[in-house]
Amino acid sequence: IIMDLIQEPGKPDFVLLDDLTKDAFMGNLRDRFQKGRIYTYIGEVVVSVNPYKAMNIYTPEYVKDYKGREFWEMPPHIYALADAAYKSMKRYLKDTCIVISGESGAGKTEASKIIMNYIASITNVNSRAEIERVTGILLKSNVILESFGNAKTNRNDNSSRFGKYMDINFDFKGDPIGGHINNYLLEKSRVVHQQNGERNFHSFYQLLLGATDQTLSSLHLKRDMSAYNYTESLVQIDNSSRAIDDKRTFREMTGAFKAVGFTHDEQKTLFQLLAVILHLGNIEFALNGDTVSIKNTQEVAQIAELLGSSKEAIEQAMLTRVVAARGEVISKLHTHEDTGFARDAFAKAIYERAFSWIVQRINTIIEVKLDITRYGKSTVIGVLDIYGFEIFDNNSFEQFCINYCNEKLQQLFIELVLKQEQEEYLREGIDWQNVDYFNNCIICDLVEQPHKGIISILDEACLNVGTVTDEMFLEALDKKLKGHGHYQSRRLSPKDKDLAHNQDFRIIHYAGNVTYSVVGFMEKNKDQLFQDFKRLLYKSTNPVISDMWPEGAQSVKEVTKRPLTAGTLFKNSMIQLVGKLSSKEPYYVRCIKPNEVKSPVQFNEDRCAHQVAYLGLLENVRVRRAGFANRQPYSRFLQRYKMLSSYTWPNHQCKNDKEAVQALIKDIRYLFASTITLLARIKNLNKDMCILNIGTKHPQMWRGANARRRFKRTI
Ligand code: AD9
Ligand code: MG
Repeated sequence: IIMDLIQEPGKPDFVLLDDLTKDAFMGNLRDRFQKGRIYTYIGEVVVSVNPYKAMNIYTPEYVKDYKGREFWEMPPHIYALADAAYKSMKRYLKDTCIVISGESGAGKTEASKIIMNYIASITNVNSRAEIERVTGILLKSNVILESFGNAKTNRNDNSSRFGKYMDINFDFKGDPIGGHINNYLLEKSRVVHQQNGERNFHSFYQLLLGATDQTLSSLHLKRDMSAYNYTESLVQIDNSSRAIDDKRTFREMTGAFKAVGFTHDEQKTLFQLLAVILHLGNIEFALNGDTVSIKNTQEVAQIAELLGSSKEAIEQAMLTRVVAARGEVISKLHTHEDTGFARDAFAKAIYERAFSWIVQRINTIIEVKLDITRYGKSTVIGVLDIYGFEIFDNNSFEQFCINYCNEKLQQLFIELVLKQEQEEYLREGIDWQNVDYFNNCIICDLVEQPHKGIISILDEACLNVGTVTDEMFLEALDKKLKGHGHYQSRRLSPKDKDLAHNQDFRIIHYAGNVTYSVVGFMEKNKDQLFQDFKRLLYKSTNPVISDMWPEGAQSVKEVTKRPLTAGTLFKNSMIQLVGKLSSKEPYYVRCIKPNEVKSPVQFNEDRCAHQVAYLGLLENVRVRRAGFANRQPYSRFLQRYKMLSSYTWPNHQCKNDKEAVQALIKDIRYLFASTITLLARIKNLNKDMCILNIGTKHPQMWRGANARRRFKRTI
């Protein structure tokens, strides 16, 4: 191990750089990447560069090497971070969370899987059946969620099109006893439309390529992607891509369904729904005079059969809608334009609901079943893997939500790592040179502020049924946000050639400028599905489908309340997520994408420098370098070290924990080399915390990483 540490190329921790300049930081990152070291620390933050090749560093031997070890004992690895989160959870019964961030394709999902695998392998050493069951389900559920929630985009062959936060519950012994998954806004527009070079969700191709002839014929499907409008934009995917092998992953998906505990009927129904969506995409409408009819009646019959409904009911729901007007229930014919919209909305809704249902189903299977009171307090490790920041040629509502989500996570990082840390020193009255950073709070406000934020303005536009167009929404944005430093519109800067046309606005995001097209914003925000479809699905003879659509039980007259818009629901779920994360002890993985061409050897200097800058990594190092080694509540410190001194063992006689810590520290000075004095900042204003600092006669010399290491090693 010592040889490993000595032979580490560059500095394993950026805190150890001799001169902290941008060039030195980039040089270290590049050197290490080129020598196959994809992980580097900033204190306890792991910076990870996507290797774009299989690495031989996740074997059981590696697991063994990192288990129970401290960060500084071994070369940098994401296992060390997973282990630290696990140790903290087990040792102090603290809920912890691991937040993985970085742009699309930077390696977040892979990192989350590596972490989950590590946790699964270090627990369950006693081979208890229940523990084995839980870890098995947690790992296998990933396979299902990736099939249904990931797709090839122009940035990543296996891009997460939904956000996932997974809590793993542990018993007092540190064994996993259950879990819970929260999913966030699936990019469902992909079901009916994909940009050039992109694919629909993996699940469709996996079914078409992987299912047996018999299964396909029972679903009335042909093994031909080009036969379906929703999958025909299939692109040839580079065979070398590890991410996509539809045939193989279909087998894995069905295996995972079984292992997780989905019944045969449930799995069959999910495939039926995929088939329904593919058939729906091929439905065309004819206009004869004023009346609209469906051209392909055979497809309707097949949809009816697969949905457990009747041909007539499907036709009716696709061509008409039932509304309550002045107490009466009347049936209104769709216009030709409405029919296409309704068909696509139907397909998207079926997919989205099926996806959420899968998550709920997994949750009921993995929820904590053991009697918690018998097993003591349950603690949690949360793992967050969400869609990364993305810029496409054409950005719409979905990118707006995804990028807003990334702003929120960056905000959380800033709050906890840069802002609060510095404020703590100032509160303590410690001599502190302020480290400057860009606070993206202003961009979060631009999006989420009540009344003045983009989501509020969008909601207001959506309130006026039928009268407000996307362009009018843009006008409202321009009027309210004119002069905002992070908002630009075509109307406000007509000379800007980058803005393609009149329907764009641009947000200056923390990670780059993104131009959004307002086309479809309002429709996607309203997210309407005619009630007729909900009733149709609820009445399905297939109990699994009916179970997915409980609101279809409402009668026409009952449905009056306007549901919350997609934007507001997303905003609320983000605020809730941030609340959840900030109540836990956070660990961060900051992922970096080394190049745009998925190359394992290219280190694109500009792209990497850009990411380092917007992730605030240099500022992170500055704060860590100047900061103190360790901070913890007095009670926790006592609990761990009180046996070192007779003043505190077995119990202290001091007035309070604070004084006891003071006495303890004074007493155990002998533990340190004679020149080092351990100073505790007892004079702090913050009652719960004590900051420990190691000093000598020349305190500067002992600040930073070396002191930290020495301190930790000694204690
Ligand atoms: V997105 O925001 O969901 O579009 P991610 O999740 O950040 O994105 P992902 O983890 O899917 O990116 O990584 C993209 C690809 O990089 C993977 O499919 C792998 O081919 C590759 N990758 C990433 N990390 C590793 C790794 N540790 N080892 C090997 C990796 N390959
Ligand atoms: Mg991902």
